[in-house]
Amino acid sequence: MLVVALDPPVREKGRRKTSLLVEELDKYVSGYKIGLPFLIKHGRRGIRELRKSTEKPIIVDLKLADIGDVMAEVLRHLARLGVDAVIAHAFTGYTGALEDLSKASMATGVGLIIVVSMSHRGSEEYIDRHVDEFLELAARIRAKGVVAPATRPRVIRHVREVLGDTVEIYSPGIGIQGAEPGSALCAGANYEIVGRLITRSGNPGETARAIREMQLERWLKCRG
Ligand code: 3DU
Repeated sequence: MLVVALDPPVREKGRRKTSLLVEELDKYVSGYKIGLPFLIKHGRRGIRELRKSTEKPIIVDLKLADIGDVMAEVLRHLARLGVDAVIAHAFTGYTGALEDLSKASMATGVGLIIVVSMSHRGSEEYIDRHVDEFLELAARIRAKGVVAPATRPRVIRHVREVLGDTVEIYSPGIGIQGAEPGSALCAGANYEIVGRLITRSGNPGETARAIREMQLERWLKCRG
């Protein structure tokens, strides 16, 4: 239900290492998401260390958007580091892009999650005009999941209506971006992605615990 985005700076002042943060968070979370800030700062070694510190799924969010060969090569490198899923953009299309990434995903067992809508307002300028096409694409490449915004729950509801239970929905936008814990779950998401609210808090473990509690409370209410 709760995926923590480990984008640095992660408690830089306290000089706490990611592994210590993971120790605090692990019992409250379903998995971790790392992106370019993490990779630039900690590199492949950081991913290996994270892999050693948790058995929970690790999602690598590079929002891949390139030709198929390049994306597939990135995925194969990540597979060797023991990650569980990668996030790619949908707008590159199938032929010569997601087709190859999807084949690499199936060959390695690394799940593919594609972005069908984003949490910032600018997503409405271009990306959101194509949500239905992106959903067709998600089904075509047998994506494990899609990213849909907690900040626009109607998009999450739409994804669930169109794809049913065939994909997992991952929703960023909780906390600093304005959506409340549990709100995306109530709209149909499987996981809420939370970054800064947890990683910049003085007590990440306690914050994660409190968010889980809020998620459950809201979930119980909305499910009646
Ligand atoms: O706002 P937060 O600090 O909770 O971070 C949100 C995370 O979710 C961050 O890692 C960002 O890269 C990611 N994100 C998406 O994956 C897709 C979006 O549409 C928006 C944010």
